Amino acid sequence: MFHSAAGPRVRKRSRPEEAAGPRHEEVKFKDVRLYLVERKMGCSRRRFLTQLARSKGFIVEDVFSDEVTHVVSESNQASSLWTWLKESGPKNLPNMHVLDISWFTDSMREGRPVAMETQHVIRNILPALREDFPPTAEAAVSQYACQRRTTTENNNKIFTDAFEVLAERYQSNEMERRCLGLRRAASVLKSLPWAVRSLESTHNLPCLGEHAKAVMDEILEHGLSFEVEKILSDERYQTMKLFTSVFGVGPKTADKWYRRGHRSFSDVLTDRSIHLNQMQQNGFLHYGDISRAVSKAEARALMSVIDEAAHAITPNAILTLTGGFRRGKEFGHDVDFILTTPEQGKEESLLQNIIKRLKKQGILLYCEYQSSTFDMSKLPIQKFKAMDQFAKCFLIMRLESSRVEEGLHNVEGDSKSWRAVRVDLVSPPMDHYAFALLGWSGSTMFDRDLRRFARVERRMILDNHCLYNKTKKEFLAATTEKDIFAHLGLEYIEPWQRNA
Ligand code: DCT
Ligand code: MG
Repeated sequence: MFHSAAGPRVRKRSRPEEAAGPRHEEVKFKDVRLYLVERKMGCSRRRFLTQLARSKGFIVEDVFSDEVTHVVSESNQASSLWTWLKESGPKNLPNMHVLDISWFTDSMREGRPVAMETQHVIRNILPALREDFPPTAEAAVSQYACQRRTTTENNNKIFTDAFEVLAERYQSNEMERRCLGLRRAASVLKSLPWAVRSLESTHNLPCLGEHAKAVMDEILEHGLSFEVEKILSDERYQTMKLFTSVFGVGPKTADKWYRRGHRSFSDVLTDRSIHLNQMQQNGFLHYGDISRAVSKAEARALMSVIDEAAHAITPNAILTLTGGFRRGKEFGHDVDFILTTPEQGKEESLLQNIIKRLKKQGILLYCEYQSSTFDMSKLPIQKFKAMDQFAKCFLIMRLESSRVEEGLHNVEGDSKSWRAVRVDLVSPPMDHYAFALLGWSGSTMFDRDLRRFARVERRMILDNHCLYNKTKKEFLAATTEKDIFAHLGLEYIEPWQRNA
């Protein structure tokens, strides 16, 4: 256990000149107090990085005290770092972020503290921390995903994969509640820092209904669930899964094709009575590429392509990577971006101009544009709709291999120099950016529970456009996601902890 009852033990300063003299740099980020661990970094590099950070408006503490919010270390060796931190660190250590130097360098590059993503967090620090600072009472797991921290590390995949199959099977109007129940159960299991090994260990967990428990029981005993295996080998399930994997084909169309007796793509494509819309035609045309996962390196490459186009149009363009990649996922089915500009009212034309530019460059293979229907006077929208009202486009883009640092995520033996990738761009006005960012960062279950929490616990309406307090009959403004969490009285959850 950590032994610092006598108050924070302070590390001796090795270089008195580091702290000497008043600091002239303007402090830009009052909430962030950095401490750079000298170990492995060395004192001259530490001094250099300290000066760099201060020149960019960061507070860098010379002394490791309770004031520190972010500990940055050069070494990725969690166990030895942890031992050092425990011996040198103050009482507040469990509340500090322990980050890899890559977070620091990314922040210096951006000139602001960047969002902490999975790759920035020093691996295995969290389990060490939990072991050394066990919760005093058994911490209750909230029924709301927005009050849980869920990283991409899923310790209960055998159960959550099974629930997902069942949820897909029940994804029709009549069985919507059942489907949601299973998705909620999966979401709770994903948040656990431990693997479930017995049903008894789950008795304090919320959202695990009878059905979910019965499936878990089977998996614990037999290694698989008979109900799930039956669905997986069901012809209808397999066909629906195949058809809905085509861009532009939803469950309704898939069901229509299934009921006509079609079981394969060639059945559909040779049926002359079927008229495919533009989106579906392109979905089939690029099927091989867009049904293959997009890697993080490919997402980054696309970001730089779109960013160049945006900045050629206006230096004020703000492009943010969102969706699963913002949550630290290594792969995604598409790449989601939010695009805006501080020039109020210009965001929609910016999006249109980018589309024109990408077309001219010959890298837009398909574009479905939806113009904005956003109308402040009609807010708040009482009944939640799946799609928000901002201008947006659903694209298929051509990504050249030469733009991707690690090369394309292609099937082995494929020598093509490019691949097609699905990209979504959404363009909210700047003063609604935080709401759009929170919504488009997902995950879907996280968003769903944020809205439910707002409605049930706070009598507020939250969506991708705004937050509305029904009791006070007023809108709550926000410029950052943190503002929205604060309005809701929720602890802030980092994007990489929203993989509910
Ligand atoms: N979203 C939204 N409104 C929509 C569609 C999606 O607010 N009409 C949110 C929910 C998640 C996020 O945007 C991104 O959507 P997806 O790309 O479908 O999900 P993802 O988490 O990025 O998953 P993937 O990695 O598979 O792309
Ligand atoms: Mg996505």
